[in-house]
Amino acid sequence: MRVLVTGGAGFIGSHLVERLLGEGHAVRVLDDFSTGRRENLASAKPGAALEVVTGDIRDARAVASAVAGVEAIFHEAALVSVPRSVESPEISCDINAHGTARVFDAARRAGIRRLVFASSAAVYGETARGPVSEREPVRPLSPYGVDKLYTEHLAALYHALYGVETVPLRYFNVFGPRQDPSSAYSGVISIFVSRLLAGDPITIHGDGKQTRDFVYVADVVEANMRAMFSPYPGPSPLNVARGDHTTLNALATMLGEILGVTPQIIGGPARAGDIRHSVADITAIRSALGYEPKWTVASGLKALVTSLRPV
Ligand code: UD2
Repeated sequence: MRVLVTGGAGFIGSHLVERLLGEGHAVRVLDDFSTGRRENLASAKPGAALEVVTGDIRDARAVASAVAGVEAIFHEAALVSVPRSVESPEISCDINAHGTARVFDAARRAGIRRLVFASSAAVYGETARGPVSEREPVRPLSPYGVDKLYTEHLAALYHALYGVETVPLRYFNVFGPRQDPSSAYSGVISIFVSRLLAGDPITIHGDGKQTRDFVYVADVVEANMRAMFSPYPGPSPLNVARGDHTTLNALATMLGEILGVTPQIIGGPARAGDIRHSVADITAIRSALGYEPKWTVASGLKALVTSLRPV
């Protein structure tokens, strides 16, 4: 198949590109390289099967030409940060809502069959302590969550009105190699691992008892492949997670054990827009796509650490 991966030079996108190329698909990447990096595609040299196009999803022309000639789209490009969206809601809206709308519309115009895209657990907002299913009410606490929710509604509309097979995947907290640790907005695991490897202290915001459902990137790629290549599951969002929770304190302890260090922990203020508890019910994706997470948090952390510090 000829597929487009927006954000294909980013953390999750680049793993998806690798898998697609490995399975013989022809891939075009659209990335503005604001956070995506060419090195992320180093193992996949541009050639007959891989084309890399520099462009912004907010630019309708760039999107239209990236979509030309492909059969299907994985849309991963985003401003990926809850706190960034709290600081700059208009930028999140431009990229995550309007940019995604541009991608959807280019897909409609080009007659794309299926479009699988990244939504987020951030749409739920605060939930009860137990696993959250897709049927729970959604009350996002951040602009990022609102923007992702908008794209889910738009996806359902594009399916109903125009017949595009849209599949929203609600990613929980994805981690793995190539997640960029360099900013205060980076995913917590990438920050903790890079700081602990450098012998630096880590900051835990709040009391560290908040929970997250950390899922290894290879499982997220698997969910995407199933969402694209299975019979159409419909436009309802599907949770992508392990279905298990880890507190931030437990995460710090686990990482210390894997790295053989005692983490120095600095207590920081709880973050605005932060969710207290987040754990997924993955019954829907199990039954719709036969998805089963293969990586535990510990095995994923070990793989991540090995990729950064070969033994
Ligand atoms: C949200 C989404 C996730 C994804 C991500 C994109 C939820 C539940 N998850 O992740 O699906 O879309 O956004 O960015 O909405 N923390 C520290 N110290 C640090 C950094 C973070 O304690 O140095 C805490 C942070 O306060 C939070 C947790 O770690 O409680 C996870 O933070 P994160 O930024 O990795 O991801 P999160 O949950 O905002």
